[in-house]
Formats: sequence, C-alpha cells, structure tokens
Amino acid sequence: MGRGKLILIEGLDRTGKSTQAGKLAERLGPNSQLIKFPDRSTKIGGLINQYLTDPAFLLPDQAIHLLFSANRWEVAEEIKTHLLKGSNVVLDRYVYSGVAYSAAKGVPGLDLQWCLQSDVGLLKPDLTLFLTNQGSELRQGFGEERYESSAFQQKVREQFSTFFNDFEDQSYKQAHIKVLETSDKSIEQVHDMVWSTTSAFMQEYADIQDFMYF
Ligand code: ADP
Ligand code: 2DT
Ligand code: MG
Repeated sequence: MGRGKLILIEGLDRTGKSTQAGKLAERLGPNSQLIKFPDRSTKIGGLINQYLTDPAFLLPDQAIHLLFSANRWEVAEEIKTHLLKGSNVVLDRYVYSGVAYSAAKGVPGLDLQWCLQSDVGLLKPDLTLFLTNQGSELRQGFGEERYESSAFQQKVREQFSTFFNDFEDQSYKQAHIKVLETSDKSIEQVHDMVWSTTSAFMQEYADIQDFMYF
C-alpha cells in the first residue's frame, strides 16, 4: 500500500478554505485526517488565538511568526505517521500562510527568506489548492481578526505570489500547486472543482513514495 497524500488548501482570509478542507476530508473518507493551522487548541495555539483576537495583546513580529511555525512543528511527526499508515491528510493553511502573512508586514529583516527558515524541514504538500475569490472580503466575519483588512490582504496576496514565483522550484509549482478561481461559485461548485483536481492528481501520482521537504 502506498503512503497517503498531503493535500493543502491555501488562500487569503474568508476564501472558503475551511469549508472546502472539511468537505474534501469528508469526501476522501474516514481514513483521512483534517488538520487546521493555526491549531488554536494547543498551548502555543492559545497564544496565537489571543494575538489574533485581542488587539491589546502585543508580541514582537518575530515572536508571533515563530509561534505559528512552532504550532506546525508540534504536529509534524503526527502528520508523517498518518501518511505512512496510508491516510490522506488535508491541511487548512500551512507554511505558505506562515511566510506570506509575516513577510507582508514589511518589517525590516522579516523578509520571505527569514520567514521560511523556521519551517525548513517540514513536509511539502503533494498538492496545494490555492483558492482565490474576489468577493471574500464581503463575507460574514471579515474584519473580526487581526490581518483582516483589505490593504493588508493585498500585501499578503503579493507575498504569496512572490513566494510561489521566486522561492518555489518551478517544476514543483507546475505539478503540485493549482490555483482555483472561485468567485461567484457556490460551495458545491467549488467542491466539485476541488474534488476533480484532487482526484485527477491522486490518479496521476498514485505511486509516489518519497517525501518532499521545505
Ligand atoms: P476561510 O476558512 O477561507 O476563512 P470559510 O470556509 O470559513 O473561509 O468561509 C468564510 C464564509 O464564507 C463562511 O461564512 C462560509 O460559510 C462562506 N462561504 C464559503 N464558501 C462559500 C461559497 N462558495 N459561496 C458563498 N459563501 C461561502
Ligand atoms: P484562520 O482564519 O485560518 O484561522 O487563520 N496565519 C496563519 C499566519 O499569520 N501565519 C501562519 O503560519 C498561519 C497558519 C492567517 C488565522 C490567521 O492566521 C494567519 C490568518
Ligand atoms: Mg478558515
């Protein structure tokens, strides 16, 4: 039996990531795992949650960046164990959010190169679905948490794009990162796109055994 696949749903805020990650994991069946970042349920995640929800809770930008990264390292082994057992793992955000949101702050020294360092050695996704949606800022709840302003989202979008174009190997990007434009599509229509892309990928790459790393 081959190892499971690591499938990431990425994108800006309120683009439908959590909705689609949940539906994808359900469609992949009971043997699949859904893991969300940040995982707010751990001690580190509790600090992250406080930072995101309480404007008065201040941390140096470097420190919160490292907490987000540490929150991934907390479950890195667990993810690999699931994959080795043959389970597919669906991620809701991951390293790309980690680097793009921190680098978008424009803090001197906190560039993409610096931001990536704490995630070097984490597993790379087999497939990344990057959701884009022009109406996401109008969705319910937008603006409730830190980072949810139009101006900042625009900067994050630029950082995602710079990272994919300048930091990712272009052959990896071509094979493993798919952009899905979801504007004006219903939840079910987006799920159909997510599912057809994922199932086609899983057929084409049924045999991969090696792991890839950031
Ligand atoms: P994210 O995890 O990217 O922040 P969510 O999945 O939480 O986004 O979705 C944000 C909001 O938009 C939720 O209220 C969700 O029900 C709604 N939503 C998600 N996908 C769609 C869609 N395709 N059409 C309309 N509303 C959607
Ligand atoms: P959710 O709305 O998906 O819970 O995200 N973020 C996330 C970072 O700044 N760095 C990270 O490494 C990750 C995983 C994006 C909460 C916010 O946290 C940001 C939005
Ligand atoms: Mg979400």
